[in-house]
Amino acid sequence: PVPTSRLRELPKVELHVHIEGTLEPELVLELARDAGIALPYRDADTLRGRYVFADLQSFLDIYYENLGVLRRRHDFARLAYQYASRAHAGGVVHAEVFFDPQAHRSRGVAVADVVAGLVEGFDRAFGEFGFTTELIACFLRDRPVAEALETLDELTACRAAIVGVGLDSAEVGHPASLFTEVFARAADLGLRRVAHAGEEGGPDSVRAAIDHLGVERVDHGIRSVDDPDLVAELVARQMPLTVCPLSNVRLQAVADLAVHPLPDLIAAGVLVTINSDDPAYFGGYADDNFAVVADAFALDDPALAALADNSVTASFLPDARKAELR
Ligand code: ES4
Ligand code: ZN
Repeated sequence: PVPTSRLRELPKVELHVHIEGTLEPELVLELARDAGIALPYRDADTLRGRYVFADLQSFLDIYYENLGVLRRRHDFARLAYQYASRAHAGGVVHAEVFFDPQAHRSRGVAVADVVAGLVEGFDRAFGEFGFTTELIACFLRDRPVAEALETLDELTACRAAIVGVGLDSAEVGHPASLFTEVFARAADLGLRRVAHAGEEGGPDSVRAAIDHLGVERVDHGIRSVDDPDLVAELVARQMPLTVCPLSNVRLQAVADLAVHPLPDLIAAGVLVTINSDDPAYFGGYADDNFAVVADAFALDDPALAALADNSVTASFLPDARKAELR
């Protein structure tokens, strides 16, 4: 195995992490206690013991339930700062972080407070250890399109400091094409576009995200391997995939790491990046994901450095900062 100290030293950019998915069980309990919210489990390990997932939906059910403890601006600031600290310790120097505004506004938490809290936490991390971030607001594909449009209006109205928009939640049965207008409006506002696709859905779902939403990165995208023409197209366009190995194993998108399509995608020339998705649920942060793929596929130092370099290339950082990170 590659020494984890060397993996941590490799400057990495995280391109696929849901801030709500960094909510560790300890913080769930702490926030619940502070807010006087009663929970059906008495300690963090009992909650952690429930993190056995059959598929994406079984995970999403617990993920949405847990984020009920995030209510005040300060809660989001704590969450952001805690994630930044952990990511920084693992060698992440910049992160483009997803959040789910609809999952909070539907509970009566103002989108402006969510964003203000996240910005506060990330500003503190930048001041203390130079960790940089961008925010990406994701629309929930299993909620009505009208709600996504309203949410985009709210983000605009509060001048939310976001670099782009994404699309997440339950993929199968909720085609990307439904969100064509939402993404077109986001593009008109000058926002970058990404979308989850090819996690549980097939190659057609990846094509739909590219063709209908105009995305610049595909989140997951692993099922692209089932269509060689699509793989060739991803290579030709140098379309980045934000792959999340531990997530794919824990949500049973792949039977186990040994049969993960990552090596095939790399061999084909796809611009693949390694990311953590929902690290509090899936057993590891960016460095842990690098470590497990290094081990499973016997990746040497140049191969790992190439993956880290891909994350710089695929980021929305300005060229000057990209050059500094290489
Ligand atoms: C997610 Cl792993 C995953 N897939 C789709 N949507 C999500 N939201 C949070 N984690
Ligand atoms: Zn995700």
